[in-house]
Amino acid sequence: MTQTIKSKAAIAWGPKQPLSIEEVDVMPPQAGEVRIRVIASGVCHTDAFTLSGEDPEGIFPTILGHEGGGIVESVGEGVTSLKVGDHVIPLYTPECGECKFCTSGKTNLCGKIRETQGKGLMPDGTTRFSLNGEPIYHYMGCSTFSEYTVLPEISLAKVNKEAPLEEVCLLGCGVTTGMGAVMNTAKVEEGATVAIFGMGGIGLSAVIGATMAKASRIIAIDINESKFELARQLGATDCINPKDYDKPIQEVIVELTDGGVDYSFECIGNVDVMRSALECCHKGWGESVVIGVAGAGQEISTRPFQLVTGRVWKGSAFGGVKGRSELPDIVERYMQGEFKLNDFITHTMGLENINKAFDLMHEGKSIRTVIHY
Ligand code: NAD
Ligand code: AHE
Ligand code: ZN
Ligand code: ZN
Repeated sequence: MTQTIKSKAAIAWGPKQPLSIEEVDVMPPQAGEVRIRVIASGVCHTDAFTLSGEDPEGIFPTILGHEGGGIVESVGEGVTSLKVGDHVIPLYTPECGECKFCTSGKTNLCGKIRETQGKGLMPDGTTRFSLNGEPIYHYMGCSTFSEYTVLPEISLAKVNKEAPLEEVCLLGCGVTTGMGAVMNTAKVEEGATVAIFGMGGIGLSAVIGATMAKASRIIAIDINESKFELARQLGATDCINPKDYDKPIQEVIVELTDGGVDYSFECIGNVDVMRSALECCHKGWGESVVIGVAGAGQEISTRPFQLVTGRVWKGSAFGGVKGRSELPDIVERYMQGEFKLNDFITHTMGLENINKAFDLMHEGKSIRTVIHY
């Protein structure tokens, strides 16, 4: 019989408060659930977004973190696809394989547990975390800023044990999202022109995707020029700082590309930039993919004429990737050297220093900080 265990975890008590390290109780996995020991977790901008208080689904107190890698510690009743010792990547986009979404063949979104997940709860409507008997909420169904966490079986991808969890944790969000948005959502083809706004973990991964797709031109846009060196190394052909121009950046890109790019990607979460990303696309066929997450109440706008004249506005969650069936293969491709992950890991640290990871992100000094447990 598995028992409740103690786990060091970073608790977000409320919006804008520093995370505090506490020893929480983690209940055993219930039916259909799995408890894992987290080995490493990246810090994604979405963690900071929710901590900022801007996330309509933000709920406190919670344990943030959704870009992890871990090892199965125990399994609940009825779990058949995972066993103790398996290496896993938590999925904020689960894959039940049975729901309307999973069987549609049209999306990687899964509807099975989305409602409870958005409320910080396990599928049975309760939490597995508590502190002094008070519940602590789950986050994006993952809560990887804890030594131990519990997830539904459908929210775990089993991956090759040889893969370093300290690196492939980045495939739990950022790298899969950026590469996948290019490959699966936009389906960028050889020779296409691409503009990518925001050179954080997501945008740089989109650069990797565009390079793999053999795009002829990859325009990287950021207001922090320190990001450009890695962007170029990964295949960006042009690096542009909008602050260097006295006209809207979409006009600059349209002029540079004989009428606009074939594909653009917004990897920031800024609704004004989302408009620029759409409007820098070529008339008749240009497609813009929104990846960035914007705060409560914010809306996108453009002249409908932009769409009437053939531009397409799309969005992408987790790069359109179905986690359980497709992520293990992405890990294999990483193992075969198709792309690198360690370029992205600018910092590593223990959980006790996690607030530093958020500071580095806000100061524009990190691509990814990976927390080791
Ligand atoms: P990040 O903070 O590491 O990178 C953001 C980059 O944008 C930085 O380099 C910053 O300098 C740049 N930037 C900020 N304002 C800018 C502006 N006005 N013009 C140009 N560049 C600007 O963030 P990240 O972890 O790469 O995440 C990027 C966004 O993607 C966030 O909104 C995050 O929440 C979202 N996200 C979405 C998904 C998804 O599945 N849709 C997955 C992961 C992250
Ligand atoms: N909770 C927010 C939306 C946050 C959001 O868009 N999340 C992305 C993943 S960000 C990963 O770093 C996503 O996949 N969304 C799909 C989903 O089902 O949540 C809000 O606005 O309410
Ligand atoms: Zn993320
Ligand atoms: Zn499903």
